[in-house]
This record gives sequence, C-alpha cells and structure tokens, in this order.
Amino acid sequence: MLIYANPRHALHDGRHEMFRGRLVPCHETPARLDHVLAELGRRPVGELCDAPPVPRATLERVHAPRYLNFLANAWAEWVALDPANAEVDALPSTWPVRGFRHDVEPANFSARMGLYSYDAGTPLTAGTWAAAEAGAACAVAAAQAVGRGQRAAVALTRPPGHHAGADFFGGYCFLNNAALAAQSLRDGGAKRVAVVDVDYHHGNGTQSLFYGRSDVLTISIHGDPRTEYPFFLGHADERGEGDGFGFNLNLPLPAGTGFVAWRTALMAALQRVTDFGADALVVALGVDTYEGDPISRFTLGSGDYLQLGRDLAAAGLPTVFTLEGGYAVAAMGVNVVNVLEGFALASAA
Ligand code: SP5
Ligand code: ZN
Repeated sequence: MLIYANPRHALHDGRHEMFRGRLVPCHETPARLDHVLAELGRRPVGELCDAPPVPRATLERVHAPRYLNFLANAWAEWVALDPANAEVDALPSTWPVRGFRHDVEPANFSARMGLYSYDAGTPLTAGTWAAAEAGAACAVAAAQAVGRGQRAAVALTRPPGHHAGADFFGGYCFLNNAALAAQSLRDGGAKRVAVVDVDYHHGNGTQSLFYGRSDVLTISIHGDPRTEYPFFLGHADERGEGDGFGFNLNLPLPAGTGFVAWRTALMAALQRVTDFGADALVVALGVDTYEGDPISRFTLGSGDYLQLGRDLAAAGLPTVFTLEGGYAVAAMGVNVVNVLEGFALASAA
C-alpha cells in the first residue's frame, strides 16, 4: 500500500468557523493529520511516497477554471482589501440562492466568496490554496499508482474534499480529492469507477460532479440529511439523472446508528459496486462515524474500523483512499490506521 501524505497540509490552518451566530474554533485542524502520521509511525501499514505536482489541466477535469482562479488568488485579494485581514480568516456571508444569477462573476470579493461556496463553516486562509493543491496532487498520484497496478494507495490529506463541487467550497472542503482520483482512474484507462463515501456526512460534492454520468458510480452512507449536515442533498431518492440515472446511491441512516446497521448499509453499497462491474474503487474515508466524534452522531467503535478495512478489501478491487472527516482528534490516528491495516491484512491473505 502506497501512502501519499500531503507535505503542505498544515498550511491550511483555519482559526474559526461560524456556528449558531458565533465564531467557534475550527474542527478541521492540522493536528488531525499529525495524529494519523504518528500512528503510521507506530504501525507502518504502507510505504510513504511523494506526489509530483498536479497539472492545472488535471484539476480542470473536475473543477471550473474560474473557480480555480478564484481559489488561487483569493488570499492575495483578501489581504489587498485591508492589510489587517492578514490576521483574519476569510469567510463568506452572502450567497446567490434560487433566482439569483451564477453566470456573471461579481467584481466584489465578498460576492465571489459567496458565489463559490455554500456555508460559513469553511474558512479560507493564507495557505489554503497551497495545501489544497498539494492534497489534490496526492489524490491524483494515488490514483495513478493504482492505475499502474498497485492494489491500494492512500491520499493522506487535508483539507478534505468530498463536499466540494465543480465550482464551490464548503464543509471544510475546497478541491474534491475523491472525484479527482476517480476521474484520474478513468483518464488512466479504467472503464468503470465506483466511489464509496463512508464519511458521516453526505458526499454532496462528489454526487453532484458525477450525477449525469454512468461511468462513475457514486455511493454515500451518511447521517440522514433531514437532521444532519449538509441538509440539502443526500436523500435516498437521488438516483442520478440522464445517462447517470441509477448510478448514484444514497444510503442515509438515522443519527444514533451503530456498527451492525451501518455495516448492513456498507454491504449493500459493496454489492452495488460488484453489480456495476467497477474496475477500480475510490473510498472517501471519513472517520467522523466514530462514537466519540464531537460533531457527528453514529456510534462506530475503534475496532469496527478494522472490520471496515477488511470489508473494503473483500470487494477485491484496486482501491484509492482519500481522507475526509473525523474530528475526535486523539482517536483519529488509530481509527484511520485501523481501516488501512484491516484492508492491508485482508488483501494480503
Ligand atoms: C469533511 C467533513 O466532515 N465536513 C463536515 C462539515 C460539517 N460542518 C458543519 C458542522 C457544524 C457543527 N458545529 C458544531 C460546533 C459546536 N462546537
Ligand atoms: Zn464528515
């Protein structure tokens, strides 16, 4: 198993996210990935590798050029508005909802922050672009390694990606690493790619990116959006559209769901992957399904992640993992490495 760890992840270090009218400390912190790396030091389940830079054209296979331009320049623009902004995270506060125009890009910076986002929980900081771009490079490198015949590769990265769409950030995500991996597998010759998203939150960005396509099957197991973030997508009746009809599967579960019921949904997801005839699998790996997670409400235990890894290996497919959520920071290393170790032991057996 090859592991591409983002060497620049800590450059994305948001201070605050908006929650119930207050700025609260960010949940998505550099310490998360540091705990995973520390656990990998104790239990080396794979080989650490460096990813080459990702070409702009590769990012454009998934993301809109004007969105990429905005992200790449946003911090410089923010500080140019007022030098004092260098000490403040940029957050959006106005959004073009139903009936507003999206085709005309405003000149105003705050307006563009709103055009290209959907929540105020996702601060943009001095190092956000550098971190996100280097993370995307890990996802693409992992996909290419699997395309060359590796059984599995891991993009160990943050910020996470599965909430980001073609031209929007949100949910702590900027570039959709799982989608970039899936598209890179397609571009490398895989005919059919499946994405299974096991993060607590619906993978709305990934769903929206492939909603009209039958070559990339998207599946998400997540907290029911009637009560859980991201609220406005992730229902069971979203099955895809046009050519993509039947190639999106949502498996929402109620808050409070434990591993036995969760695993039943996982088995349904993996059966669908098999029926689809996938050549490769992308796992959007969030461990915010953990019982100790501060912002989520499933009750998986640390040992359950070993079984998750074994179950994913049993699908028998070349597999790319991308790191998504997980906010019980101290348990994060054990939980992520448990998935990878379960997978590695089962696929070697
Ligand atoms: C990748 C991922 O897991 N993104 C999740 C984004 C969730 N954002 C909304 C969370 C709101 C919870 N805030 C609780 C603060 C109380 N201290
Ligand atoms: Zn999540």
